[in-house]
Amino acid sequence: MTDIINAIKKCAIRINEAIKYEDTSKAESENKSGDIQVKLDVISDDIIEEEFSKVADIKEIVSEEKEDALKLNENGKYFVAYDPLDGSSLIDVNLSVGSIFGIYKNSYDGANIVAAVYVVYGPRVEMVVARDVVELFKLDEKKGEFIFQKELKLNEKGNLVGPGGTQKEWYSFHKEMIDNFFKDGYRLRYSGGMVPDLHQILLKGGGLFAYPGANDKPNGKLRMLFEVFPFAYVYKIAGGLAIDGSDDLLSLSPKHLHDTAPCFFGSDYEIQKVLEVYSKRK
Ligand code: FDP
Repeated sequence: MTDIINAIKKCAIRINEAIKYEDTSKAESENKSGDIQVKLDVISDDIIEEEFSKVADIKEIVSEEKEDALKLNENGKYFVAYDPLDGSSLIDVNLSVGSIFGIYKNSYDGANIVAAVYVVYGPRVEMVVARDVVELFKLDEKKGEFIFQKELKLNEKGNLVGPGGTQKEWYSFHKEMIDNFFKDGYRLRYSGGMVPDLHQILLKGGGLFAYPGANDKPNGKLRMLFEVFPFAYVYKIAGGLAIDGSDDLLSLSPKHLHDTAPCFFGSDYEIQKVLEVYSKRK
């Protein structure tokens, strides 16, 4: 596991350089989920594949940018799923983006995730590692080293809401639920980048991030292996909850590598509210 985390640190340093100096325009391709790729998606994907290919402990990798998994070492213990550059549609407006990694044993089921790591490329580069606890590291760019900052824990209740999806497509009970959070004094925090949006809620102690099922996308948009399970793991280890509206997200098993799921991440109070609302609508 240490070798995998060290490889992720190397990837993060290289991807951060690429974001600063490489071409930020669109590539002429789409990924498996039909998203238009920017050239940096492809560059970041290549960097990660190259660094992970050197780690003996990794049996298989699967990238959000590629259709199929890639076998690496027959005797490796871990399966790693990753989104090389999440929120890449924000690159051209210079907002924060991130990389997300889920580390699994035996299969890519939610129940088999054993660690999750994400990196935020913002004014600073930060990395969050969730294993037995959730730890925050900051990149010292001069030394090329990640320095431990603190352990992260969610409060019982927060005051931020990040409501994803297209409002006109939301189910009416979902819209009412989000409106009620705002009536209760919650503040809107949504940039359109899953990594910075969930990072903000985590660092500010709590709240709710939701990417629900809706009329246009009954299974939501965010991908289980690369986005939903890693953040569910981070939030649960930090003392929060992560559900699909009724069930623990980590109880789900994808049928296909690129399957999506509706998802809600937050502190205890907000997720209990989601459960209350969604249980009446089933
Ligand atoms: P993006 O399409 O820019 O890659 O992974 C998908 C994602 O970004 C998440 O980072 C983000 O939370 C979500 O999509 C935003 O989707 P909406 O624009 O539909 O809110």
